[in-house]
Amino acid sequence: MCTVCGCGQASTEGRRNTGPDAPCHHDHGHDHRHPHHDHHDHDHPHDPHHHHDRAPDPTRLVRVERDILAANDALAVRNRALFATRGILAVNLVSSPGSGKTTLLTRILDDLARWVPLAVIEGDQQTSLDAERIRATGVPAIQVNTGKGCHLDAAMVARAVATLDPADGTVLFIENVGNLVCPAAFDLGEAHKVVVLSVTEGDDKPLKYPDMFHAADAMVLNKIDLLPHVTFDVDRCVAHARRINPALEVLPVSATRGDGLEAWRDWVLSRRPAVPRHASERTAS
Ligand SMILES: Nc1nc2c(ncn2[C@@H]2O[C@H](COP(=O)(O)OP(=O)(O)OP(=O)(O)O)[C@@H](O)[C@H]2O)c(=O)[nH]1
Ligand SMILES: [Mg+2]
Repeated sequence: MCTVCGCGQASTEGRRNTGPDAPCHHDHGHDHRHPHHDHHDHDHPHDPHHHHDRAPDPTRLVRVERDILAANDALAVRNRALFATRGILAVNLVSSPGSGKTTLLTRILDDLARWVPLAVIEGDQQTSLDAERIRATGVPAIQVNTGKGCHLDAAMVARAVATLDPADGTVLFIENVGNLVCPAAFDLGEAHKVVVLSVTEGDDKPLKYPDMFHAADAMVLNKIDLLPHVTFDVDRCVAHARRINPALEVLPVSATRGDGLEAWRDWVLSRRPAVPRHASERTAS
């Protein structure tokens, strides 16, 4: 998990000096560049006690991982409480890169906008391309660049929500950084994680990345228009996924051709919480 790739450290440290649109850099406070065994190039002082070839202390790794996740969980609880008081449905889209998360959003936002206020938080390591695609639909979006970090965390979401200031009753989509591993461990305060798997990725993915399929409430199986061209057994994939998570809902979709988009839209609409009375009064006044 993140103590191995270091991304949790990046996101925790990045909180100190980054805004929602700014990158979260690995900031190790070092000043000398050399490659690491973990393939992160970054800076270190000449410290004779700083041995990279020594095996890491596993108890320390567990401690760091526990601390990072505990700090994140505490902020996620706050996000969830805020969403509850304001009747906001937060849906966290997780997948490997390119499975079609942004396309799945852009294809239903128009339709959803007839029913509910919408807002989108876009997470990527670099660029504002996805936020621009969302804004082109007329829906407010904020881009969070994580730099070397490979997931969004609850603090990033809290800052983005403060900037977006969504109306009560908003459906808030959070598109996570494309990565089937770390985002599974980071609670953002969302109501649901939705894992997007495209048929070009292979039907074995639920078995290889079980944490993600376990954490999700629904799996959007995207790019089904490509099924005639790829080796992908839908039934086997669903069986693998349900072996990990028997309650997982499955939505077969082609975001580009349009198959299953109504079901995907309805799944989202059906998850909306009731807007608390005091919240709707605030909206009305
Ligand atoms: N054939 C086909 N292509 C699709 C479908 N959905 C998305 N794509 C294509 O897949 C590519 C990636 O789509 P995106 O929506 O950018 O995927 P993403 O998951 O947001 O990607 P990242 O944000 O980079 O992780 C684009 O070229 C899309 O046009 C689909 O249902 N069928
Ligand atoms: Mg995207």
